[in-house]
Amino acid sequence: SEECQLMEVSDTSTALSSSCRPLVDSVATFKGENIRVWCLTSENIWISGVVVSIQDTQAVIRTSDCRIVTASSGLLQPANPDILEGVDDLIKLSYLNEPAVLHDLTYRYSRDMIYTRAGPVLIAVNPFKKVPIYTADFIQAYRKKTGSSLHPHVYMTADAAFRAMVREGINQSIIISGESGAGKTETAKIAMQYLAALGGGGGLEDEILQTNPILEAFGNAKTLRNDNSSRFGKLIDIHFDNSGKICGAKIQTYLLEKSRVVQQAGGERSYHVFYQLCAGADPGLQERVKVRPAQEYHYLNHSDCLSIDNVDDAEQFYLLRRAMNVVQISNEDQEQAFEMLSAVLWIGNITFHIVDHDNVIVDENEGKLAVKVAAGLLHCEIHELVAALSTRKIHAGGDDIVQRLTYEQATDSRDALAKAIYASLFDWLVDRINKSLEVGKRRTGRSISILDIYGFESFKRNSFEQLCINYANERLQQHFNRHLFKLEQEEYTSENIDWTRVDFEDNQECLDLIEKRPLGMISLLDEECTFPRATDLTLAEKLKEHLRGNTCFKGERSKAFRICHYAGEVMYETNGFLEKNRDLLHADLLQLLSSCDSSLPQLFAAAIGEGLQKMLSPTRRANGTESQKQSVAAKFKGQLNKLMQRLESTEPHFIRCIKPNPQHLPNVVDQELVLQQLRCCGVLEVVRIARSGYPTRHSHNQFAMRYGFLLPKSLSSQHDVLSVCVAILHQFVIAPEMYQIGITKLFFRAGQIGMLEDLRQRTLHGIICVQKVYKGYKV
Ligand code: AOV
Ligand code: MG
Repeated sequence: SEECQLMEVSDTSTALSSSCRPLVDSVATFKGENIRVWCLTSENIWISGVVVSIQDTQAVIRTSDCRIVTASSGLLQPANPDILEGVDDLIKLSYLNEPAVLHDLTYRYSRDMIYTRAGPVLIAVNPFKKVPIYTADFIQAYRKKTGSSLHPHVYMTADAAFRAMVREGINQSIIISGESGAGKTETAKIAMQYLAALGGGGGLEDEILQTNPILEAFGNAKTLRNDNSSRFGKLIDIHFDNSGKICGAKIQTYLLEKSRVVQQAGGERSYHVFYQLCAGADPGLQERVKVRPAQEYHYLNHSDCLSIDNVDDAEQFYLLRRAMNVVQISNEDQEQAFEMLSAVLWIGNITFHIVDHDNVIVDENEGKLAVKVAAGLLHCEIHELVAALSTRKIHAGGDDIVQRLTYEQATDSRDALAKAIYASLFDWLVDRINKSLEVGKRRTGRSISILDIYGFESFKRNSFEQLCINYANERLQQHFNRHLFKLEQEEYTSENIDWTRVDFEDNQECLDLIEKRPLGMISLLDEECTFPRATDLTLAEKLKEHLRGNTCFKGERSKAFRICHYAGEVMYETNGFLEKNRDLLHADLLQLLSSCDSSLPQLFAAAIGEGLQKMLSPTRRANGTESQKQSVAAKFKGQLNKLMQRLESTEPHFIRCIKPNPQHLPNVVDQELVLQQLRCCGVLEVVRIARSGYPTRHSHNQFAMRYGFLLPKSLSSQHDVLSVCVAILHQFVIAPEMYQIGITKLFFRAGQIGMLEDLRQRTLHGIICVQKVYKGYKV
């Protein structure tokens, strides 16, 4: 047509620029015309069109918005037939390629169908708006399996877990992953809401749900990626009794990001609870725990971000207190906790100045006031706090010597104290919650665990925290791969299908890089931590020297290196690695906490001290050396091992959350971003595993019914269904390597049914045309 413009689609080999492997078929051949395709433009956008003509490797395409473009056939992918538009399970697609998957998700998302299945995995695309599918009516529908309950939903996944637990008596897990801001925490809450409704009646369900606002207040913060970003990992086990009622729960948390308490990147915040306390404490509480507005605290005001759009911190504080009451944290405990929070903030306001020879004393005015208030809140003597922050007792040659700290050492010890108090408070709180939720006597030992950890992160600058977070995600990814691969294999085995082992790439190499002993990153880091003279630079050099050989590792200039994670390449810098990994609280500070005349600081000191003691070898203990504490990375590795063991003992249900756009806007899908996540978070891996086998399955019956009419009467009228199936396969010359016949199902390689389906459509179309013509004559 005349409106059609000619546009050249360049053939760029960098079309899919990603460190991850794209899912592109061996170049499909597009013989014939009028075949519907997806075409990758030079802007890396997939558009749909129809092949007008094809010569050698160049195709002329009429796009759906009526332009004529030429494209190399390498940039084309076959499109699915109309009947497969918006299918609720990607496994149903005949052509499993990136644009087809993307189109399916987008098609559904634009209709507020945010959930789609990818075989055994549930995909959840973050709506960034309220979607009315979480009401009591919906819960009821999924419980009773009526009405709209056939659509994929977190409720469906949670329901499946619950039923499987009851039916098979096996513990279940719901494992939620996805990048920061993709919706993991919301999804976890939706799953909990459903399970609480299902197992409710015992009175514990409300308590369990109310743990969420508490842990979010203390463990979530605004980051550049997410206004409510989880800065800790969480596994909650919900236990059920014989009648299927909730009889208790237990929460395990993983590695809280401590550094955030004392510093945040510009535009980010510290933990929500600080701002909530400052904004929401009533005058009485304000007076008792000495809080001031958030902008008056150094720890809160230096990142230029005090509030979050559409969030009222004062109101959140009210909700926090209500939740604490529901979870039966006594008023006294609550006030003590707030006292500690306030102490942390005041500690941050302590400043020093240099006197002679680089030695420091606490500043006058504001600094002095801060010391005074902080000491009051900790219930210790002012001079003890000052001494602990500005001097250090060392034991040399049988004498105790008091050494003054430098300015830098003093600020470091101040921050170390604040971090230690906050991290201990967090652990104490989790403990308190667990006591309230303790699994009752009527336990069956059956549970459903929900895992919600921090998502894969890649910022401009990445440090030790990101390494730990991404390491955790690597472990989860491996669990995911292995499990799904196993499932697939089991299905083939049970259908008696000849399954030639499909190679699937796992991320073992990257995990080896991080955790292998003795020459993995964690071991090397730990070793370096034991050298008093080590610096971040010597660490970087050591890593580069020993890890060169691993293909997932790339040394960069100075303190930088890259790791090729399953979800993309991340550049790290070793700044602060040693310090953060050692995570030592100097004996003087520990002593200070234990000497406080208040129960929480004493408890904290005991807990930290216990951690120290546990790790002291007997000889070391005799010497009283404190540096043998287990490193943060080693401890985290141990926790992850335990977590994986626990998950291995359960039947997993996977939910993959997808962030549709970086601006957090509703109704906007950024193709590149979504594809990147689909590739990375393993959704296409599932699809790939399925593809390398036989992704399309039909029962013998279904298949015979759907395509039998294409056969000559003599063949289609056979009584035996399987014979009809075989006749179809022969008649339409489907190559033997393209299918397998199972006991109850037929299995096809990707794309095979698409061809049959096209034929069926054309035949039906032909029949309709003939009828029209016939009718025309009659009239
Ligand atoms: P995350 O847990 O995956 O990130 P969240 O669960 O905190 O992400 O989700 C981020 C934001 O997306 C939420 O605060 C909501 O505004 C919105 N959102 C997510 N899911 C839904 C939903 N089903 N309905 C409506 N809004 C939703 V991180 O914790 O940063 O990795 O460490
Ligand atoms: Mg989260």
